[in-house]
Amino acid sequence: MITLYGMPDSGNCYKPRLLCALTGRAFRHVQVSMLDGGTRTPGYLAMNPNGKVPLLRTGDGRFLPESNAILTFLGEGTRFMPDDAFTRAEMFAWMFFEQYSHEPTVAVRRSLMIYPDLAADATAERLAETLEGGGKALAVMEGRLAQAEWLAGDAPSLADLCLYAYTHVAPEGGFELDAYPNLTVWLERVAGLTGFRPMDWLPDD
Ligand SMILES: N[C@@H](CCC(=O)N[C@@H](CS)C(=O)NCC(=O)O)C(=O)O
Repeated sequence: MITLYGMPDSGNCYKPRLLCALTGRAFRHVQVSMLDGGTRTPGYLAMNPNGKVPLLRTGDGRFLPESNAILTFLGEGTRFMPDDAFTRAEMFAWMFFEQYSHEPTVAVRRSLMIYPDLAADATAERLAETLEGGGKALAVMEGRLAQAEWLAGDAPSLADLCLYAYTHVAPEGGFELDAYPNLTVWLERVAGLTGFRPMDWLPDD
């Protein structure tokens, strides 16, 4: 069986858990947190030298870091990996957008606001630049979702799961989602997928 190492309230860690829930794949969950130094222990660094979660351990003992790489590996052969080459590339475009434009703004602003340990980094300048950048990223999503039900092609893909993770908790980072009506309906659409589980869901031991 696969193992996911992660923090329950991290969007990056939620992405592969959500995919497993939606595809009915069993997994073990091992809680590792950046807040108590868990990602910096010698044992964890031996598995992921970059010292971040999530991390996947495959059934045969190989390790794979990076949430979107894990999604791609676990998504192979599922309904969330488009068959058509162009649609698949569009899906990857959204996943790269997530890592470069959305996560560093929407997710980082949320972290600055919810984790007391990061309060010292939450300067007025940092909060202003992440608010502006996050607003731009959400507007890009709103533009797509005003014209289509899903981010890539005409069916749910890994891109929707990837971007759902931090978008649905964006209000915790001070982003007002009422300004993005099509995005708000899309959040409900993702949450309505069969097998959906919320961010705080963890498998039974
Ligand atoms: N690009 C990585 C980012 C992972 C990441 O930043 N994880 C955070 C938790 S959300 C972490 O482990 N931070 C620990 C640290 O930076 O020391 C991914 O998508 O998996």
